[in-house]
Amino acid sequence: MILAIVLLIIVVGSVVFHFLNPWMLTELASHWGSMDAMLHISFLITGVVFVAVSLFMVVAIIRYRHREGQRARFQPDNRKLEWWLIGATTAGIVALLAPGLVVYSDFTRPPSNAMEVEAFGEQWRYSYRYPGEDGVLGYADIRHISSDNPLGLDPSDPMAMDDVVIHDDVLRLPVDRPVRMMLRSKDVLHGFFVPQFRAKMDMVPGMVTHFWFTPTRTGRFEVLCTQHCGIAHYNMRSHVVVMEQDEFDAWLQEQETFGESMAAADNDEAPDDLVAVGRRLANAEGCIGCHSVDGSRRVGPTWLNLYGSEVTLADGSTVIADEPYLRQSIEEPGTQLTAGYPPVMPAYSFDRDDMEALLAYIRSLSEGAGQE
Ligand SMILES: [Cu+2]
Repeated sequence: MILAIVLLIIVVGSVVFHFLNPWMLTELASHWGSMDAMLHISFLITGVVFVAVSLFMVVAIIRYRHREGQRARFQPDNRKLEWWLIGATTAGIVALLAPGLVVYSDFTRPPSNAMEVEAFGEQWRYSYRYPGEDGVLGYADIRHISSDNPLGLDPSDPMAMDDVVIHDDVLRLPVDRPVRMMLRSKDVLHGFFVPQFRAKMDMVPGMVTHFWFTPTRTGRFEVLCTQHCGIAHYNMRSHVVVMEQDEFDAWLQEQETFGESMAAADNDEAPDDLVAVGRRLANAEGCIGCHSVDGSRRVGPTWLNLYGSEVTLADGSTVIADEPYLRQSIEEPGTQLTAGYPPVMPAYSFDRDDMEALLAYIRSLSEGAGQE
């Protein structure tokens, strides 16, 4: 009898908790209301089955409890009941799976007027690419990746020249316009998930995955990586800013195209633009995946005001972050570990010029030290 009461409390408690729990879905900001409907169908079916099975157990416990003089009855089979159970289970499973298939097929078939945008994942950040005036994303391949071309756009593809590559971690999109997201990864499995859009897809090295959505309201939403992609997975996030169409157009107009940035890179080879070369190197080598340049904390120490500052090492001693220290930290990261940070940085070797450029960039991020 106690067991029956406990079961009843669990059933009632679960149902009440489902409706009162504080982890409700985030507010919907895309047209994917069908995903919410699908979730509710799943909750409804599994909920009804859970309640029915639990109540059956409660009835069985009470009705068939041990009583003096009563003997158990044995029923070897019951065809009618078995057909009922098979039929109901089949209907339940079909009802659970079918809506998902319908929505998923919709999810991967964008309307013809969808704007293509690329999200590029790497340990541990996102970059974005817009197709430019021709509306077509140019060809890209991992083989073309270099410090001037971190997304590996094909310099011989004319469609790539007007593409706009964004490194500042914010994806800007116009409201009420269908967007087809094309996803690539440079290194390992990553994910792209915006909870308010209900939109989520893995980024798989070696292939382009895609899905689409229409943002339905302006605002700022978080992008999260949903695959455990290494030590700084927790820090792999970015933002989507949804804005009015004319605001978006004006912003896009101002951005440098891939062709322009390649031309600028050729001109940068002059030694006085060491800082620009260093910045691109830090981008391309993924340094800024772990070292922020705005003072925020990531897996490694920020580079903002690092140069010339006093650094406390893991053994309690202090050093001044001068050039020899930075050089050693890059080439032999384990030897002078900063206190409070995990020993996870791999050793890097740069040639003389690249090292000079990288150090110049780090130097430029310190106050009063040759700020650009
Ligand atoms: Cu990731």
